[in-house]
Amino acid sequence: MNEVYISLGSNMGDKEETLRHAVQLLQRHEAVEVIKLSSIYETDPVGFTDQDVFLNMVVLVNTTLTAQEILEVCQEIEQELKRIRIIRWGPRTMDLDILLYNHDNIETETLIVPHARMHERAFVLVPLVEIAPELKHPLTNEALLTMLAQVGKEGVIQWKTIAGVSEFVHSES
Ligand code: PH2
Ligand code: MG
Ligand code: MG
Repeated sequence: MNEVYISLGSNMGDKEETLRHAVQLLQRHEAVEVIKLSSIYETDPVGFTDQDVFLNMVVLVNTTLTAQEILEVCQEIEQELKRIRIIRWGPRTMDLDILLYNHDNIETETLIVPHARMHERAFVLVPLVEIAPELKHPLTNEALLTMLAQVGKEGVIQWKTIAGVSEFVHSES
């Protein structure tokens, strides 16, 4: 079984509902089981800053899929949730990024894991460390907690805690 950490972000439309829908679609996949959810964080936009705040979270899934296959699942979910991307790093309804796939280092034309910018992004590190404080970065072997201490938590606010996977995917808000 493979352990995969996936970052979810939304900054258009009903952001919480879109996050919930994305987690539902992951869970509904026969080869994917959602194991852990971080809290939902409200985060200042990074990169292209003249856009609405994001809601971000990180999930841990167990899957028999390869990294390439889980990437395709993520892209299908983005499509299903009608991701619109006009500007690089600009507004999107739903973005799913593979952060970690086991402790693997993967570099293909379509996929780089660990995610190339995860170590510099508080909106990724804060929720990731919340659910996996023991993890080390596969490339540098540095503790994610240490990386987070360097980056800081500025612009990332815990917005809503989640009781559990089933509560989250089934509840309406
Ligand atoms: N995603 C980006 C660029 N900037 N900023 C925040 N706060 N959250 C994101 O998910 C995000 C971003 C590119 O995918
Ligand atoms: Mg992204
Ligand atoms: Mg992406």
